[in-house]
Amino acid sequence: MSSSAIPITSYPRRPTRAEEDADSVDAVRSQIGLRYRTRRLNRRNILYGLLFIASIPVLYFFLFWAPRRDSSVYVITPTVKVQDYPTKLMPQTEEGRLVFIGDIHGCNVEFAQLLEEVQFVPSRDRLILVGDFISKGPDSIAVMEIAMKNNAMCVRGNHENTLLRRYAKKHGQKFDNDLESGDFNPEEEGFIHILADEKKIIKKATQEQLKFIDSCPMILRMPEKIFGEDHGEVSVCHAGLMWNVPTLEDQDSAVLLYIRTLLPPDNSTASPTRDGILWKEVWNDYQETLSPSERRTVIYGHDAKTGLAIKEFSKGLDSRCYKGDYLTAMVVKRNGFGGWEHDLVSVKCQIHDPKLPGYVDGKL
Ligand SMILES: [Mn+2]
Repeated sequence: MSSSAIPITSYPRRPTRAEEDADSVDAVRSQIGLRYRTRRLNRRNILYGLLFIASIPVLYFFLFWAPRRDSSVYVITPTVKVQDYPTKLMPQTEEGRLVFIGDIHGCNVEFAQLLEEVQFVPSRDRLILVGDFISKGPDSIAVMEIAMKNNAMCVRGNHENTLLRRYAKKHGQKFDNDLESGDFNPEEEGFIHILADEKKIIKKATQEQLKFIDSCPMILRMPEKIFGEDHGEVSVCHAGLMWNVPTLEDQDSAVLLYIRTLLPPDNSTASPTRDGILWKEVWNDYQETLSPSERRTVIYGHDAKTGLAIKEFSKGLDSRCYKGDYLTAMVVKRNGFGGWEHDLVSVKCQIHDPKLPGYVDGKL
């Protein structure tokens, strides 16, 4: 009974609000299907729009920021073995002077003091750094700032070369002066620079400072015989020259940057250690055997252990500033009689080597 009563009492149920909505949506969908699809497309367009907006910073990165970052990488140029010092930059009167300074090693305060001591005037005098002006000491960046402000020229020291090699490696660039070609390879033989800080200097150096380091040739050849006719042509290089290699172009890069002593018994090869006779001893003896026109005089640095070493045909300017001795300038000027005169000017240094008692300052 009750089952038959259901159809009688069950009137068509009023659709729920949700069913009504669904119906109307269906109705709309069927009636204006095209419009509905258009709306869906619009939504997708909005999504694309949002994606586009989101991609702007990404596009900006690849188009502008990344390339700009890339162009901030200095590109190292080929190493210059021998550069002729320009004749027009030689002092023309007794006023102008050539000021050679060796192995500053980041000792910026002493460097500034020394320039003051010699009363250096950039418009009148010429500053020539004999390599290793960076590394080890308190502020190599400041040293470069002073050097560049005074239009310094330079020759490359082992620390400048190490910096350039590290920089090239870091940025995937070629480096043509890695010293692997010669028989004498001191960088492999235990001349490890525990206190060197080329890595930190690379991080701090500006493009102009990197360019300055990169501009240093291995040898600077002076256009005039500034130590007199009988002393021959004058070359500036960081460590020294091999007496038995007649042309500057044939001098080995590793020798130019690292030489200190020669291997017995014939002293014809550079020693990878400090054993053997000092290269300058053999060099000076050999120059005596040559005619004055064949002779050569070298201005160099690098050998702090020997210290200031002024000989007839070799002028060693490394006077151990980093270790607290002196920073020395060789000042060369015309004497008014067609010749030249030379002065040594030094300033006292503080002890910058943390291994030594009396060490004064922190690192860069
Ligand atoms: Mn050196």
